[in-house]
Amino acid sequence: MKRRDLCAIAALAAGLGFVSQAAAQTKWDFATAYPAINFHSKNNEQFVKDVAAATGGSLQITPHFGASLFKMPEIKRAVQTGNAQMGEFFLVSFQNEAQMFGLDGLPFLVKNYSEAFKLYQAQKPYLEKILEKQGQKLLYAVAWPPQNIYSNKPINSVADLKGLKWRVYSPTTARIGELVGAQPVTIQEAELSQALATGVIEGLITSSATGADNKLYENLKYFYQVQAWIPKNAVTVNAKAFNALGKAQQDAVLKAAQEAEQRGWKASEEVNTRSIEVLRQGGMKIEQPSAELMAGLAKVGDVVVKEWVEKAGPDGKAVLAAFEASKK
Ligand code: PCA
Repeated sequence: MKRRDLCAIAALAAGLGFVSQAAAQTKWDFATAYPAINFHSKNNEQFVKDVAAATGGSLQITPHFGASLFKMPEIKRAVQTGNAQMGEFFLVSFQNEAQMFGLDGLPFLVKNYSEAFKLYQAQKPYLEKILEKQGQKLLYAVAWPPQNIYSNKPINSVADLKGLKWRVYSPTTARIGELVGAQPVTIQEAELSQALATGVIEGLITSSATGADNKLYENLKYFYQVQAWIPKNAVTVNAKAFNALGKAQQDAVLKAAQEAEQRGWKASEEVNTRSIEVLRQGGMKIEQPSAELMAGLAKVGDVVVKEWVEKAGPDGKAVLAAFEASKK
């Protein structure tokens, strides 16, 4: 279209009174994979509201929950290509792309949220660099509650996991399944309830929150608080979309992101306590793992951490050293 024509259209639109609004408003889609009731989703919803308020409505972000726009494994790529301007994804699921994404899914590296946050601080510069190369910017990352074992039968040692149809969500959970002789099956969170109801899986490792969100007590009876790791969701924005914003809008997004990160980590801890209660009330047996089970898992954990260090190269060693130093 010629410039003259564009001017004519603009003048016409201005005459109709909607050009200023149309020109001033940017609309983004925010693809997420977890149900609207999930605490990450609520946190994202608050972020969207904060951005709208801080930009006087000039940046409107629409969140799409429950993998309704893209499935979780597709979300990172969707942000990279700009098919969604923003997205939330589960970092450890992408470990095959970059070992660094799998760091927070390694067994028994962290004991609690405080250590998990330190691990994140060590990991963050690497994440930012990798994501930047993939055309996106890390806005915030929020921890899931600690990962615990759910099963349809008592698990007193790793030998009891043998043959179990074991739901996995990352290369590490698949490898653990393999090492204990379980039958690993990759299932997305959005398909969990169905997989349980149809007997496709009999056990898994995930958070109290995901157990409560998906009413896992309807199909599974046992919950062992092994606290194996504290993995994170990352929220990213397409770099071009972000760069196209005005400075004030960018600042608003960054400020809301920082607040979302803080709020999210706090919510994660609170939700953990509440969700365990939901599981208990749903009839699940909430158990401390036996010493034998923990010893068996520790051995398996050592193997997968060692394998990770080999694959992750110098960056892997450096990030672990930085984490160790930050604990002192
Ligand atoms: N819930 C998600 C990711 C980690 C978690 O606690 C899941 O099970 O897929």
